[in-house]
Amino acid sequence: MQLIGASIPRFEDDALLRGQGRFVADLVPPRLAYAVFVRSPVARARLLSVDTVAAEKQPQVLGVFTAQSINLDKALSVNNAFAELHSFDCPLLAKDRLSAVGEAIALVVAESLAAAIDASELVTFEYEADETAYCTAADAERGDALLAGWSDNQAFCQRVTSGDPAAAFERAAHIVDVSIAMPRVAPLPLETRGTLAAWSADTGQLTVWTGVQTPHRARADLARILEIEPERIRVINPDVGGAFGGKASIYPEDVLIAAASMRLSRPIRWIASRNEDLTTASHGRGASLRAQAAVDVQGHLLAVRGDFAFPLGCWATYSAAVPAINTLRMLPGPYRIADLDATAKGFITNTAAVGIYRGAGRPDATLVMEQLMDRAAVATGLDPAEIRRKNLLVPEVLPFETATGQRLDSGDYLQLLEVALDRSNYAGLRRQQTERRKHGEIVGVGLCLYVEPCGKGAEYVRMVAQPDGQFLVACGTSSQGQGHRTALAQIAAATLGVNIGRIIIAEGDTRIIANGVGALASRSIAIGGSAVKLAAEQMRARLNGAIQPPATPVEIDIAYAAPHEAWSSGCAVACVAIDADTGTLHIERLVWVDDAGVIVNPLLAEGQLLGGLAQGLGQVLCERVHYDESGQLLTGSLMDYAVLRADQMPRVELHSIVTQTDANALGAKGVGESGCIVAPSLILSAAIDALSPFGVTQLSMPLTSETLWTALQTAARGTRAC
Ligand code: SMO
Repeated sequence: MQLIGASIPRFEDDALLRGQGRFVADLVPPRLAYAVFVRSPVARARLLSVDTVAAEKQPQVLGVFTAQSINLDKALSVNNAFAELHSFDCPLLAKDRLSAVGEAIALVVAESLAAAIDASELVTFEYEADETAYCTAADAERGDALLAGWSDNQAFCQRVTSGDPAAAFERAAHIVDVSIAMPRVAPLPLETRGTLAAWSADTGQLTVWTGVQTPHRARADLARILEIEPERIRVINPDVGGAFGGKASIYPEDVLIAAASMRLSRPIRWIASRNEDLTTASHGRGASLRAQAAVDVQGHLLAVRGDFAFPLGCWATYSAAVPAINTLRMLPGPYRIADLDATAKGFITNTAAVGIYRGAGRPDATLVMEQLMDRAAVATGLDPAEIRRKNLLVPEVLPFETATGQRLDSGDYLQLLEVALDRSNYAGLRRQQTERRKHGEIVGVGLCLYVEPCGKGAEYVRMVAQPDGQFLVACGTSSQGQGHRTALAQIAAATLGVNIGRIIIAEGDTRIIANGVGALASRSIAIGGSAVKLAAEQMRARLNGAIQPPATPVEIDIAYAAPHEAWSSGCAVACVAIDADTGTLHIERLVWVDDAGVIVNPLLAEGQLLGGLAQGLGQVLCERVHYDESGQLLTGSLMDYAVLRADQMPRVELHSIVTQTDANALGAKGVGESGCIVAPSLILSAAIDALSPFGVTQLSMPLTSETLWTALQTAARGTRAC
């Protein structure tokens, strides 16, 4: 059987479906103690005092920790690629200031969860309002305020320029602009955050079980902050129920649980409630994006200007600046844009941290370019498909260096467009739209092209051929439900030329391999898979063919660094209908052509595409993390936070093309984030197109029935007034 390209069902699923998965909350070591955090009820205040005496006296309470008593001075690390991002003054537990609702003030550890909860309610603290700290959460939600710029709260600023955009705007036949407020959304993994730390005083070893996407970086950070050698720390991912960027790096809670375990010499476990997760796990998106394009009379985009503001929350996650950086670097998308001037700023705000979330800036850049394309189509009178065709890079020029200095490694954007138009019968959809409009129906067709930078840097693999015929493959990658044990085994078995049953994949454990990066930015198969392939090739050469088991174990250690970054790409067409009475949007067709290079397992790739699409549709249709004027979170439960529901998920018509890439050893490109990238602009385009006969030219996300109904009513009133 051809293993690369085979839709093998996930090896992981048998145990998970039988309820035999082992998540952090399933781990109950002897003498386990339970942790609960006392959290700030306000967004901006001076913290005057914390009183833990009553809580400490409670039966079963083992310890109550405050910033003073835990006494850890070092902050979590922030990606050092962004020198401009000055380190936030953000203690692990609040010291003298409260900067967001949900910020941890104290940690209570007890013999039972009930005792910890009871005692946590006896921790009291005094605070007074402090209007000078940062800005109000309401302001943080308002992009115009961010773009107007509070330099006080600005954490970083990056500008990218290329060519002579001013001259291009001078000679433009049309100037079109867009203003987009990205709803702030929650990554919302099924499994909330959770950490179990067990310190052994006997051995001087700390073991931490948590769902972090980057176990080795977590170990380094824990070692630095706790001031013990990394060799004495082992970080393990047990089964993990989703992460989506929300578990990309460790949180204050993870360090505090580990520190408390060391102080009390007890294994301690903390599991976030759903409310705690919505309040204190990092959010995604939330940027305010403004851009203009200079367009010539034929519909060529001559130049783009952009001004982007990213709220960061009250502390910086490791990748806090990545959404801004990604938005800038991939701004031109698949289009030929030579002249460009774009600035991205990050602002400290009195909310939960805003980190990377599936897509991390890619949806932002795609929305900007695609919405500019739609506006330019209207301005020039061209069909949205035709103006894109005019501006796409032709395949012959790839690899291509963009105006933002990125190397588009491979792709055939024109073919993506033509296949999407053909499979959706785009011309027919347009004809039907004209007909249906005559009958009073509100119908729109949307189009979206995207590129997805994914897969760069290094990953590590240690492969051992055993005399019993098995191959143990320890990978520096980590899994949160993606099915790596299946896909990586396919790569190993295919390369070794052996039965897949002889492959044992292990990952997410700092003890099994010295180095690792982890699951980020759709990199696991492109980079981790390439590392497995390379290890298997070397093993096969060492063994002179791998069929016959060796007499003694043979080890191969691989550090694989991809020569280039892979850029996947795609194009989708959607047809939507909006109910005039209720404003409800229904997706009638969604045709999507994706190019992810070599596909190891089509079943898993399809799962990634559809899962990402569901999250992208959530952002555009219903999801929004909402704070009130005072910084109170109004969407702290699933009663209020409107995650996409099954009946909102359309039937999706998936197609693919494959272009070869030299970006990595496998020729794979990412698929994990594509759905989040394509969905928002695709559906926004279709909705604006549907409402265009009413004079609607822009809509704010999420496109709830209320938003669309209000847009219709406003348009109707405008018509009557005329
Ligand atoms: S948003 Mo992903 O975890 O790089």
